[in-house]
Amino acid sequence: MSTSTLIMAVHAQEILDSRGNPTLTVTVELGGGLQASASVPSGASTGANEAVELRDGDASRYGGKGVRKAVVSVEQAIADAVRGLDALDQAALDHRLIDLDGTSNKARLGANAMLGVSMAVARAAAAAQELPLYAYLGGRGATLLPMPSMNVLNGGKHADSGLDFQEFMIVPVGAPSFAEAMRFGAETYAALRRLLRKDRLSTAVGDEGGFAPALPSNEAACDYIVAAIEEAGYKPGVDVAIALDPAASSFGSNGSYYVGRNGGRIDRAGLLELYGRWIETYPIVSIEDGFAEDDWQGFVDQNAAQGGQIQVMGDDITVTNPRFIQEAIERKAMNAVLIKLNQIGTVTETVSAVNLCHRTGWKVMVSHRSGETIDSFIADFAVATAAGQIKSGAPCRGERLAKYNRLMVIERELGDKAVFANPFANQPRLQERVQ
Ligand code: 2PG
Ligand code: MG
Repeated sequence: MSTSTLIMAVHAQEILDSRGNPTLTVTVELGGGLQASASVPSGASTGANEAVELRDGDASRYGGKGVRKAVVSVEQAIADAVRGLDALDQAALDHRLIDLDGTSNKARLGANAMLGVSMAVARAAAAAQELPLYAYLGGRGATLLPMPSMNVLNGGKHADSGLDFQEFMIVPVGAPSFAEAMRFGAETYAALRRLLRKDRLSTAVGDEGGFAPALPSNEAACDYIVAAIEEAGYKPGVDVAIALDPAASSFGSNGSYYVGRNGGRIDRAGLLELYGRWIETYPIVSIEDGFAEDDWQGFVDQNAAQGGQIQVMGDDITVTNPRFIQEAIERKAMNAVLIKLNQIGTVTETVSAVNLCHRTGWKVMVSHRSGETIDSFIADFAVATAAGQIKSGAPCRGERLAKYNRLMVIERELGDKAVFANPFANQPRLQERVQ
């Protein structure tokens, strides 16, 4: 073993994310002198079982959201424990972090501290091997570019639009390449801006770069998107489809929901029916968190009723944790899982979560958080794990584009080897529309 890839030093610093809240950037230095950094994202609509983000709770700084304690975690306990480890052995590094933390939810060291180190080490190792990150993590077989879902209308906890559902996304299912998918998406986004302007609605954007107009109903959001797809010259459901993340934990629990823009209180069966009507009316290919994280029955019912037609995906309920994904598999609660590195806290555990889904034949979508930095780790990660799908917000705001732009660079770098496929090609309604 050469000493050039041994971890020599680890530093952390408090920086700000896209909402102006503190987060961490971590820098790792290897024996050969190589340095690499990574920055950690942060969610707003978080699952209760996510790994714990360590925040200072000191109300005199950033409203208690400072991360100086996490900086100390990195520079003291973690630095002492990982110094001398080989950066090329990601699993050993991550297990050292997990053992050192010793809790089931990473509450002691903080998942933000641990993930920053885990990602920075992966990046340093890739650089030491003179490989792009996706090739280092995924090997020569890492050639699949993910289908993007772009969040063009923001609601829920991500905007003041009053929309109950958090994310209305466009999916360029008919695009022949990742770069073309971005063009389909950006052109549709521009058309949506024109339509909103024409109707004198706000074109200011929410946390994920989507517009946040005060629309009269949740349906109006879908109507505008369909109109924008057509206005941009595309066929709804053939060239560009719709994906939703209602993030139902933010408007319901225990099988009871409050959908203000759809008349108020609604039960589990009512919400399922509403999705059923929407699937009939709009070219929807995917619904994430259609039910609250404590409503397993809602997921099971939806998967049984609608899983043959659309992607039924878990996020807050599965939190990238193999334990909950396994439970979802046993209960047949969904057919796809959203993947976020900071929900679980290390690169190795995130890879395990993806692999469990792949083995089960479930679809996977790698995801940004609503609070982001310009770090593009998830772009490489999506290619490395052959995830097949990614969401990184609208084609707007630098921290969202950093991931999409990185994927365009990767696609070009892979050249003839790059593969881009529509993950929804087998959906019966999509096939009908194409004919
Ligand atoms: C989600 C995410 C990302 P947040 O619910 O899927 O879009 O939101 O990061 O706020 O949890
Ligand atoms: Mg979600």
